[in-house]
Amino acid sequence: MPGKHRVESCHTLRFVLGDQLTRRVSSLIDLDPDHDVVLMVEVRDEATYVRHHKQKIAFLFAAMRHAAADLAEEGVTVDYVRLTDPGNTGSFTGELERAVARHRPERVVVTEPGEWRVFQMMQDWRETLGVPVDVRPDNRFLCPREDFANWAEGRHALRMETFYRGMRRRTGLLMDGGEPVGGRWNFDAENRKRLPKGHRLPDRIGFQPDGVTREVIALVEQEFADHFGDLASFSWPVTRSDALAALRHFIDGCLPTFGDYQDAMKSGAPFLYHALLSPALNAGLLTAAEVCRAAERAYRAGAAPLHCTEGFIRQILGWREYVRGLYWARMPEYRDTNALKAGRALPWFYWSGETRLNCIAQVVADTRTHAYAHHIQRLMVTGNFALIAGLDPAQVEEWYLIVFADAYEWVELPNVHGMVLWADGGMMGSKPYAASGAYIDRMSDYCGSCAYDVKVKSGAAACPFNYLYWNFLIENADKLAGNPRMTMPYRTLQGFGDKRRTEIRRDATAFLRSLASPPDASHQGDQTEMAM
Ligand code: FAD
Ligand code: DLZ
Ligand code: SF4
Repeated sequence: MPGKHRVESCHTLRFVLGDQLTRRVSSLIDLDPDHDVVLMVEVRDEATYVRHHKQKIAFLFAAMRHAAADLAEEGVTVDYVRLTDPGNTGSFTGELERAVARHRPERVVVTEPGEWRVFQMMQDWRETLGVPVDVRPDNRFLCPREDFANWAEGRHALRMETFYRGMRRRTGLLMDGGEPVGGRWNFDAENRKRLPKGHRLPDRIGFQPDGVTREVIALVEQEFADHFGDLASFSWPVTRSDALAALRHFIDGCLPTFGDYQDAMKSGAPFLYHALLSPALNAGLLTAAEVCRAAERAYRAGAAPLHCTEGFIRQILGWREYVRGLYWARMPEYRDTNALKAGRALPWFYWSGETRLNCIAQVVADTRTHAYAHHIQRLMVTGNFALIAGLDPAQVEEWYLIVFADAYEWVELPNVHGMVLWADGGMMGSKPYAASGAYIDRMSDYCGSCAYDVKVKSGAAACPFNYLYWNFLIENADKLAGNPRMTMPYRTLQGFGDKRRTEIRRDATAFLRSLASPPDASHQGDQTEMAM
């Protein structure tokens, strides 16, 4: 896919990765169209280092092809290697070596990657490529890595709220002088409503695939047929202009109600008032700064209430920047911790969705269809189950990295390893987000059509989240009972008589044992053949 003109001799080869599609990314800042070549490569290794959901691969390839076309339109020479081009070596390193041989540049410029794995490759390129390699800081985030590292230095517990307040001050977002707008930093308590019965949800904008995207979808269907996920509903924005339209649609139609129902869940309605912007943000089609500013403008214009605007900006300026900072400050040791010594294999139903646990079946179905589930589905359904069933962190992390269109290790790992599984021993969260079925019942309509009864605490009819929750507390008492934020549940547990404790252990043991049985449609429960 060449640009309008070809450079005579290449001064700088600028390697742009598939999730670095921001025009002002640091590797392109001093681009000289007369002397530079931009390299973009579709490689099999990146699609298979974990077997990504088909929609994630299609989203990235389509976004890359459109971004390359936009650059070419500007008059930039783009050397674009397609997945099925003859000679494609299938790896970043192989394709960069081939491009250096083709163009003989004086230097290579690249922006730091999102993942540790690729960062290590870049260190090798400096040694092996035979030309200078300039690895530039990733300027798409609001908090530079060094600033976060300085803040984190010497702290064990890295609390998001402290970091977030610093970011509000630093950016001036939702600030009146030195004070937070409205006199409070955080309106989280107002963001926990259940969806009322009969509530009419807004229609969501979807983006009809154009010819380029349709070609990519066909390619992915053919080349990655055995990967998890459906492609039929693909409607992600894959261009900068569509991503801006998605942002406008969210700000106008969803932000004014976003906060109220942020934690709600509904069968067959995975999107609710959520932004659906994470794939575009993480691939660089939108920047964190412009998304936060757009939300703030809506608030200042009186078009969105403060609790919704603050709740939304906190997700991006707070959580998103925070998990990215934590990832780089604590990798690679971070992923190896396992504070609760969890080790149970991931049940097959995380792939098949075929389980009597209706909440999990619903979330897996949404995930398979859309490569999307919203935050509370990820945290309190599949995540909560993984925590209280003691699933192996590495297997759970791989699942989360595979199944979502927005998944990259820098954002997935802290959310799963730290927030969900507490495998970091409390570096990220002061206590594990463990919950019984009552929480899921309060925030969703899932329990009404479940084979289990959320009100029943023990026996065959009981919701497994109920006894698994208490079993989790019993099994991890040595690590958690002393945690001041766990005093209440442990006090309740102490009040249980021997009979109740025996029932909890009996039901939990039987249920957990059933997870380990080989897939067999005939057994009463909770796993069937994996259909990946
Ligand atoms: P909204 O709910 O509308 O939120 C707006 C934006 O805030 C999101 O687009 C996202 O950029 C940001 N955001 C919100 N919460 C977080 C968070 N905890 N961490 C980072 N950014 C956040 N997000 C990813 O982008 N990639 C992942 O791989 C990912 N894995 C997750 C795994 C688990 C177990 C959990 C609990 C959360 C994970 N998240 C991940 C965070 C969050 O669930 C998604 O960002 C969000 O659901 C994306 O949908 P949305 O754009 O509709 O978000
Ligand atoms: C996720 C992904 C996929 C599926 N394919 C490619 C690709 O073919 N070419 C590319 O440049 N990037 C791809 N990516 C994104 C990379 O995996 C991402 O840049 C690294 O994980 C670093 O964050
Ligand atoms: Fe999930 Fe339990 Fe509710 Fe069933 S009853 S949907 S298993 S929380």
